[in-house]
Amino acid sequence: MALQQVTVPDIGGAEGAEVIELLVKVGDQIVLDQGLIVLESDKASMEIPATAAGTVVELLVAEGDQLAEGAAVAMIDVAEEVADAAEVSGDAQATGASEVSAVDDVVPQQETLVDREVPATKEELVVEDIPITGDTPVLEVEASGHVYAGPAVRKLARELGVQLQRVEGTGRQGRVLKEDLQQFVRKSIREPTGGVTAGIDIPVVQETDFAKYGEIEVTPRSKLDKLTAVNMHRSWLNVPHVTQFDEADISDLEAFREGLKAEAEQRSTRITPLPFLLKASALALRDNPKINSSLGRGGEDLVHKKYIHIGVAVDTPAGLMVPVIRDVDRKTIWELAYEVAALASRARDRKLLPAEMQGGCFTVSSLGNIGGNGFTPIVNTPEVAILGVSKAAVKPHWNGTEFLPRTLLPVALSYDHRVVNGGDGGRFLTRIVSLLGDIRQLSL
Ligand code: CAO
Repeated sequence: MALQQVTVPDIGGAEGAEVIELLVKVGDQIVLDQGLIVLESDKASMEIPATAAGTVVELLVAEGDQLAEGAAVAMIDVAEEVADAAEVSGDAQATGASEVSAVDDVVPQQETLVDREVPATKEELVVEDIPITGDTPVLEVEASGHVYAGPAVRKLARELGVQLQRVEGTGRQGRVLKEDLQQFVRKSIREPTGGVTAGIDIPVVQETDFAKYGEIEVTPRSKLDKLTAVNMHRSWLNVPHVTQFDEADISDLEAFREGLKAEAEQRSTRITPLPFLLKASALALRDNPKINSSLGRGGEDLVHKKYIHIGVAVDTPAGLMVPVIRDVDRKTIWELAYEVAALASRARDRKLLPAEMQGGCFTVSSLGNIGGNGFTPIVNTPEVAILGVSKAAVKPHWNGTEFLPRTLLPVALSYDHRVVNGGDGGRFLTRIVSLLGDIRQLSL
C-alpha cells in the first residue's frame, strides 16, 4: 500500500476556508485531479483535487471545518501504476506532472487549480436581463467526479439547482463552462415545451398499484384529456397565478333575462347569463388593455391586441374544449347567445375546427349550471387572465339600511402576475362586476 496525503494547496491566501461539501467517501475509487472536497471562502469556492489516482482510505475533514493552506484533507492508497511511476522517477511524493503522464491514457488531463475559471457569482448570471435570484428553486446537485467543471461553475450550478450532468460542456474535454450553464438556463426558461422547469427536477409521483387495495378498472385517457393536461401543466408551471374573488349583484340582469325568455324561444335559442358575462368581459377588456395582452419574445415585449376574441370553456364528454368567439365587443347579446349555443353544440359533437379554438385573448369558464361558490381557474396561456364563474344564489344583501334579497354571482379572476398587477386585476374585475350590476352600461 502506497499512502499519500492530500493537503490544501495554495488557495490564494484564503485563510480559514470552510469545507462546504465532501465529494467522496472512504472506499471510493478516484482518479487523478478528482475533486475531494469543496472549500468556500468569502471570495470563492474551490475544489481540492486528488493528487493521485487510487482509493480514499481516510477523510481527515468534515463539513464545516475551517481549513488553510497545508491542512490535511485525505489519505489515498495510490493506484499501483501511479506508485510504480513515482518509484521509477525516484520521487515518493509524485508530482502532478508525473501522475498525469502515468495515467494520461485513461484519465482526461485536467487544468490545475489556478487554471480554473474566475469565480462566478449569482449576480453575474443574468438571463436576458432576468437576474436569477435567491428565489430560484435549488435542488441538490449530484456530486460526480465525471463531470468536468470548475468549482465556481459547480457552486453556481448548486445555487441554481441545475444538475451539471445535464449540461453539455463545450470546454476542453467536455468541461462545463459558465457560459454552458448560462446557455442551459436560458434555454430552460425559453423552451416552450419544457418551460422553466426543463432540466430542473420535479419530484415524481410514484406509480401506485391500486389493485392491491381493491377492484379497479383502467381505461386509456382521450387524446383531448391528455392535451388539456399538458396545457394545464404548462400554464401551472410557467405562470405565477393570482386569483381574485368578487360577487356581482345580477338581480336586475336576472329580471331582464327572465323577460327575454319568451323572445328567446321565438328565436329558437336560450338566453343564459353567459352572453352577458362575455359582453361585460369584452367591455372591461377594452377599458383595461393590459388584460388584453400577451407576453412576446420570451418576456421582452407585451403584445397588445386591438381585437377582442374570447374563449368559452365547454365541458364535453370527450374533455374540455375552448371555442373562441370573435369580436365579442361588437356583437349583440342575441348574437352572442346564438354563437355560444352553436359553438358549444359543435364542441360536444366534436365538430369544431382547430381555427375555431385559436386566437383567444381571454377565457370565460362558467360552472354556473353545475354549482359551487368559487374556484380558481388556470390561465389559458398565452392569454394573461381568465374569468371563473360559479353558481348565482339569492343572499341577504345590506343596502345601508336593511337586508334585501339579491342574486349574487360569484366571480373569480386568475391572472398572470408577470403581466397583470393586483391593481390591474382589481380594476378589471371591479369593472366586470359593475357592468353586470348595471346592465344599461352593457349596451353603451
Ligand atoms: N348561476 C346560476 N345559474 C346559471 C349560471 C350561473 N352562474 N350559469 C348558467 N346558469 C343556468 C342557466 O341560466 C341555465 O338555466 P335556465 O335555462 O333556467 O336559464 C342552466 O344553468 C344551464 O345553462 P348551460 O350550462 O346550459 O348554459 P350556459 O350558457 O350557462 O353555459 C357552457 C354554456 C357551454 C359554457 C356550459 O354548458 C359548460 O360547458 N360549462 C362548463 C365549463 C367548464 O367545464 N369549465 C371548467 C373549465 S376548467 O376545468
